[in-house]
Amino acid sequence: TEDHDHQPVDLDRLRRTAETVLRGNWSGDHMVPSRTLYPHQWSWDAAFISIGLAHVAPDRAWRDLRSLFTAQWPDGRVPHIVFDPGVNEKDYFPGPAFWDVPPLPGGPSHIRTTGIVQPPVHALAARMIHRVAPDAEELRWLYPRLVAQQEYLLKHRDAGGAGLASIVHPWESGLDNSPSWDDALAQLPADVRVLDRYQRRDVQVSVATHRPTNADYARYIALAASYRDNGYQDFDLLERHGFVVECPAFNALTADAELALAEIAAVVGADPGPHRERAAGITQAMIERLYDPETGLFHTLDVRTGKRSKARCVNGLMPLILPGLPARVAASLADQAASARFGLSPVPVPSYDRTAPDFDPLRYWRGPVWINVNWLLRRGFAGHGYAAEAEALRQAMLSVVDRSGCFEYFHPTTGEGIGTPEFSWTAALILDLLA
Ligand code: 9YW
Repeated sequence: TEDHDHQPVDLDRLRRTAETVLRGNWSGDHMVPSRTLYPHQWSWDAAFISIGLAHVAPDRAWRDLRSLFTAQWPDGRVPHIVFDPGVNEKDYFPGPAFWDVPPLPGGPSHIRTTGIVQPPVHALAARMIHRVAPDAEELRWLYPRLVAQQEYLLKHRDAGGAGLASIVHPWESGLDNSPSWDDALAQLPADVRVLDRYQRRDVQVSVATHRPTNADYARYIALAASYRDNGYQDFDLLERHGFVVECPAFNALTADAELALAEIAAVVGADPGPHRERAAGITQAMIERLYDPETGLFHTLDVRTGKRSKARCVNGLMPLILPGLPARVAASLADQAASARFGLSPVPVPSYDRTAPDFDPLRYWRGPVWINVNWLLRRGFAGHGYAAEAEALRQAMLSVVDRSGCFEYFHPTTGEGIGTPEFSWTAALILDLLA
C-alpha cells in the first residue's frame, strides 16, 4: 500500500507533465484523448480538454471546439466522435465504416462522424475559455451552434415527455459500462457472435479485465447498429429502440449548459432569460424523476420500463453542479459523496459505490476513479458552499495524478494509474486545478 497523506505534491513538475501530455496529443486542429487508444476527436473530451488548454494554449482551446462544431449535424447533434481521415480504419473500432454516416449536407465532404452524442459540456467550456482568454468573435460563432445542440437534446431526445434528454446508447453518457445501465441492458440479448464479425480494438491496446465485458460489448454494437439502421432518427424511440434512458449526469450537464449559455448570451447580445428558465425546468424535472430521497442520490431512469435503477453511481452525485438544487438535496449529495460509499480523499471519488458487492476496482466505469467527474464534483461542492470538501477533492486529484501520472483512470484504493497513460482530459483538468 502507499502512503497517500504525507507526500507533498510537486506543483511545477505536475504542471510540466500535464503540458507535455497536451503537446504530444495535439493533432493539427484538435486534441486526441490518447494517441494509442483513442486516435480521433471525442466530443466531451474536447470540452474538458479545452478548459485546461485555455490556460496554456488558448488558440488551441478555441480551435478544438471549432473543429468539433464544424462536424455538427444539421439537426443540431454534435457527434461523439469526429474521425480523423488520416487515421487507419483498423486503428479504432467502431470506425467510420461501421457508423456509415452520410457526408454532412453542405459540409466538408471529408468529415466523417458517429451518429450518437455525448454530454454537452461545451457551453461550459466556451464560457470558461472566454474568462481566461476572452474572444467575443469565437463566442459569436459558437453561440448559435451551442443553442442548436441544446435544442436537439431537449426536443428530439425528450422521449419521456418530461423535458429531460434521453440517451440511446451507454456510450452517449461517457460512462460506458457504468452499473447505471445494467438493468436496461439486461433486457437486451447479448449475442457475442457479433464479435466474430467485428474485432474489438480496445482489448488489443488495453488490458481486457480493465475494459467492458464481451457481453456488454456485443450489446453496445447491436444498439449502435440498430440506431444506425433506423437512420439515426429519434421519433418513436420508445417503440423503435432498445435503450432509452435518462441519466442524471447527462441532464445535469444539459441544465448547466443552459446556465453557461445565459452568460454567453449576455456577451453576444442575446436574451439570457430563456436559458435560465430552461435550466430551472430541467433541474425541477430531474428532482421529480431521478432523485430518490431514500438513497439521497439521483439514479438513471429507464424510460421504456419507467423503472429507476437502484445502482449508486457517480452520475448520481453529478447534479451537485446545479446551483438551483434545493439545499436539502445538495446536502444529501454532499453527504453521500463524503460517505464510505464514495469518499473524497485520500483518493478521489470512485465511479461506483465502494460497498457494492460488484464494485470492481479495475473495470473502467465500475469502480475506478476518473478525473473529469471529480473535477465537476469539485465545482459542485464549491458552488454550494462546501469549501472544505471542494479543497479536499482538489488535493486528492492533484495528489493521485502527481504520484501516478496523467492516466485515464485510477485504482480507487491504491491510486495506481490504469488504462492509457497520457490521457488528455486528466492533463487538461489538472492544469485547470493548478491555475
Ligand atoms: C470509447 C474517449 C472516450 C471517453 C469516454 C470513455 C471512453 C470509449 O473513452 O469511451 O471507445 O469511446 O468512456 O467517456 O469520451 O476518451
